[in-house]
Amino acid sequence: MTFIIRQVTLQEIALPLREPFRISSGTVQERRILLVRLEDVDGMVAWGECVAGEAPNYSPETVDTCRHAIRAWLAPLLMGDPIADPALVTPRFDAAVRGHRMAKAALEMPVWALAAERLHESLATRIGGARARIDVGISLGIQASPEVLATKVAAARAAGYNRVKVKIAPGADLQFVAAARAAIGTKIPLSVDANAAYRLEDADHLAQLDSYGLAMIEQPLEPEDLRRHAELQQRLATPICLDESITSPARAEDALAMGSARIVNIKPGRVGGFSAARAIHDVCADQGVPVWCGGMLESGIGRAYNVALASLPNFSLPGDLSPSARYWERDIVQPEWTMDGDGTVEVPRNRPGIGVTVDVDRVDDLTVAREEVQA
Ligand code: OSB
Ligand code: MG
Repeated sequence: MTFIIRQVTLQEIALPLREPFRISSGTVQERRILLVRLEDVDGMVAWGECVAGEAPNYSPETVDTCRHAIRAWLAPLLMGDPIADPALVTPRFDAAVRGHRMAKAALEMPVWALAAERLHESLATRIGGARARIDVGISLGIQASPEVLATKVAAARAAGYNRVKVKIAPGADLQFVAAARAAIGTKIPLSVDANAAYRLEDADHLAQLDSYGLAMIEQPLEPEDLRRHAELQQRLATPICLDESITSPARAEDALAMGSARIVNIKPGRVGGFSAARAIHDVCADQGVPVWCGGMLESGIGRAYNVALASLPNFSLPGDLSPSARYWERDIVQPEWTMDGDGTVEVPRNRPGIGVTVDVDRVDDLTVAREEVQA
């Protein structure tokens, strides 16, 4: 099933979060989201979403670097030439462009959606998904005080979430985790995410977290630093989960070989798309390392890709796949993403493509910049 992409359109929207999201490396209030619209020569359309943020504080890529990479180098590689298989897009990109994985993912993932749509299949089915429902975890930003955090954790527990993750940073860790631990009870796993805010010299300090029985500590040290993560893991009982560090299948192999992590967070939008995400999934499955799907405060479009990916077999831990209403007053897809009382999200396996309809009028209303890329 070969198809040809005729048009790539970039549409940047501004979407205000219901409440600011604070992590160790910065705060987001209004998401700038770069959306991608692909149209093939038969007039079939697929929407994708770039996960890059406004500032380079999670990864070196940003909305603006992605726009440039897509416009100048990547979209021209996608347009015009027949695509026999979406799995061939990543090799085509990687042969010509190093890095820029978020930009690559923003194009590669909707190619899978387009292929699924053409076959009248769901995206999840197309990429080999196995599960019908995914356990949902919530990621709570750094709060003003441990008391405020405790209130949020209690609300998350009442809402039915299957895991609560709390952002930490030096100065906002032990007391916050103690408050979260007291509020969550014993049934739901609790984890923390440092977004690289610590150094190996903090190992004794971080070891104090061991007494809270955390499911994992996510990305304690610098993204590049696999060896120090391995040293830190030796000194912690709490499993380390890597997020920012895992940029490719080879990096995942290295991290596991070195003992830098016991759990891996896979965000398809971070690693270059579904081809790389599936390869990382397979590397981890071979090593018996569980994975889960992280989030980047995506709109309902990006969430569709994450939900599809999380239906692969080794995604055995709850993903950061909160429902639309946790982030937005109103999402840009119909139906919005929801969570059932048992804390799961349904994989839309009976609907073709991404499984939700993009509210194009609303996208147009929210648009701050739009350009058609020249082939
Ligand atoms: O580290 O997982 C992260 C959001 C932005 C950037 C980095 C991260 C996050 C989250 C949010 O934790 C997860 C979500 O989308 O709900
Ligand atoms: Mg993280």
